Amino acid sequence: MISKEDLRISKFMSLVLRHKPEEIGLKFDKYGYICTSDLINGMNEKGYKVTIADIQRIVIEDDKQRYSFNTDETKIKANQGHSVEVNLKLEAVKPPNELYHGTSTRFSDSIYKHGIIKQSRQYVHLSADIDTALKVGKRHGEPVIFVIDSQQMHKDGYKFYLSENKVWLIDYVPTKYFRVME
Ligand code: HQG
Repeated sequence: MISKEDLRISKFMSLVLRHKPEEIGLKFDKYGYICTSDLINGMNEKGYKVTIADIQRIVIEDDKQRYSFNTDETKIKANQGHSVEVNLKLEAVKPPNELYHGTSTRFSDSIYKHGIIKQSRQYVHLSADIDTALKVGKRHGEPVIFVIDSQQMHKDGYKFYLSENKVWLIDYVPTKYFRVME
C-alpha cells in the first residue's frame, strides 16, 4: 500500500507530468519529459519535500506504473493521461478483439449520441480487462462499462496504441463499435 505522503506526492507529479509543468515553471520536451532535478527542485519550492530516492520509489512502486525515467534517470515523464500534446513515440499495434471503457452512467446518453470522445486528454483511454474498466468508471460515479469491438475497428483501419504502462489509447470510438455490458 502506498503511504499517504507518497500518494500526495504522486498526485502532484501527475498534475505536473500530464497537465501543468508550468505549475513549477517548467516545459515538456517534445516527448513529454522534464528534467528530474528540475522536478525535484520545483516540488521542493512548492512545499513537497522530495529527494531523488522518493521519486525513484514512486516510479517503481506506482500501482499503475504512471511514470518512467529515461535510461540514466536524468529525465522523467508520465506514460499516459496527458492533456498537453506530447509525442509518446507510440506505434499503432493490433488490439485484442475486445477492449473496455469504464465510465459513469451520467455520461451514457451523451456517449450514445456522440461516441467516446477524448475530452481534455490526448487520447480516449481503454482497458484490457473488465476489472480495470470498472475502477476507472467508479472514479466518475455510478459505473457503466462499454465493450468496444476493437477487432472490427482495427479491420476498419482505426489505430490503437498501447502505452508503456499498458493502457490502450485511441483517438475516438464511434457509436457503432460499442455496446453496453449487461
Ligand atoms: C467521458 C485514470 C460525455 C469518458 C484512469 C470519461 C484512466 C464522455 C470522461 C485515465 C463522452 C473523461 C483516463 C461523451 C467520453 N459525452 N462524456 N461523448 N465521451 N466521455 O478522466 O477514461 O488514475 O479524461 O467516458 O484509470 O475516465 O489518473 O478519462 O468518463 O486510465 O492514472 O469523459 O485516468 O488514470 O474522463 O480516465 P477522463 P478516463 P489515473
